Amino acid sequence: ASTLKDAVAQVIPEKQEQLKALKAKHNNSSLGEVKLENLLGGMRGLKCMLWEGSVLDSERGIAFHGRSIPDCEKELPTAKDLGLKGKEMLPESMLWLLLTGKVPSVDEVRGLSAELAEKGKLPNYVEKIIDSFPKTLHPMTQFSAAVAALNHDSAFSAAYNKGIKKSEYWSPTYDDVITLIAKIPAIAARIYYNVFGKGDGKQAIDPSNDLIGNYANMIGYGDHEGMTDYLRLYIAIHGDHEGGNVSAHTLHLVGSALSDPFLSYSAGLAGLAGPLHGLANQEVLGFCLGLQKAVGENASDEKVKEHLWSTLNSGRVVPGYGHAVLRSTDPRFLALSRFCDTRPELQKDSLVQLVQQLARVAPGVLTEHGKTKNPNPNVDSASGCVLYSYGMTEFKYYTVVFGISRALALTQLVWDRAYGMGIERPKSFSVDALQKMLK
Ligand code: CMX
Repeated sequence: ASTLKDAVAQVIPEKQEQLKALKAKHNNSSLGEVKLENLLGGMRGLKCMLWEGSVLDSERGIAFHGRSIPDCEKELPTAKDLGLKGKEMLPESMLWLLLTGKVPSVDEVRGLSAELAEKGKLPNYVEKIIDSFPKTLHPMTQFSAAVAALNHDSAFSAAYNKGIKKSEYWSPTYDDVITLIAKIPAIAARIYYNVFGKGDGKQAIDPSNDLIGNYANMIGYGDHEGMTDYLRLYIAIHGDHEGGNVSAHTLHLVGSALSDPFLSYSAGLAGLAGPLHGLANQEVLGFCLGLQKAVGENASDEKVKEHLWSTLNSGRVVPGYGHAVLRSTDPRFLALSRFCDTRPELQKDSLVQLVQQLARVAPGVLTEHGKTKNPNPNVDSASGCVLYSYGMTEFKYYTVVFGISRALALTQLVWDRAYGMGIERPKSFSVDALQKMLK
């Protein structure tokens, strides 16, 4: 079987030619106008980024190199295909797809898992840094700082300092991305152990296990097939969601200064830690637990509807519903929901039942309320609740799990280097300058 790096090296020239031809023909073609509302509204809707791994369609949701989530569930190698316990697609398979646009063979994924396991141990100085953090320091701060410190051994930085040619930048960038993805489970597990005392804090990595199988082991869920498989699915489908979201955009922006992947990803994690980005799944969980407290477990649809109306009438939003871009049910929610349907232990769980009841009841209430452009569930309405039901009750840690997944967006840095993308430097204006320009 070929290695992922060989496969990447093979597709890069074709894609470079495609981009070259597009530039030659269309460099001056317009992609649309920029309105003041775009500038003031967080650049919403502005077509101004190149992102190779995924494109979001407002009706169909995310597609990875043209493949929808159901396509990926059918085509990408799973835990079962590799002879492991569990049935879900592996994040390694998604990593391969994001980097090459191609579905890997089972052997190729097995080889990638083994390579990640081999590179998974943390250097001693990083262990020491993590162990020195106070337990009270937010897990995301610890995560971001530990990842930044890994740049001590960046292959890209070393090669750059030696004067590597621009056309070769992608290669040490790729090496750093793989090293980083390999070490993330050990970082996340050590933080979990230090802050919450779960798992064993050791880095026992089994070379015949997959990335998330090893992670689950390190956080104390090694024998929990349901949780291990849920984490595989969650991490595979949360990884890449176009380039404009805060964490992905940040890592791409910082990478555009030729900062190495460790520094770029560390900055992306700082963005993910914000309440408007990575924390929504906790809000949903808080909302569901509050709802259960207010109306009891296994409440009737009527009671749940009443609670939703009282939330809306007090001016609050229903967390887990609506989306900035999507106009239908988030396919990531559907994938997590399908997972819940296949696990008897989750079907019996009152919190998971509530998530499913809300998905039946809330769209009608939100439609009647008449404000949101999309009354359907988004990915966050299920993701945190399943972690909780499986016993991971430490809310503060949930964004770390999201962060492990977002490392898949680092694949764009390899494409950025392969395409020779320039440093980002959009034009800005003061209010006075805008007024002059628009008068
Ligand atoms: N409950 C109540 N009202 C809602 C709502 C919801 N779930 N979703 C949107 N609305 C309201 C908005 O607050 C807005 O009201 P105002 O006109 O009074 O400001 C109106 O409907 C129109 O909003 P929109 O254009 O449909 O949605 P936005 O692009 O402005 O916002 C989002 C998108 C996700 C922030 C919003 O739907 C929301 O707050 N949802 C709840 C929180 C949540 O689930 N966040 C996770 C998002 C997941 C993700 O991004 O991946």
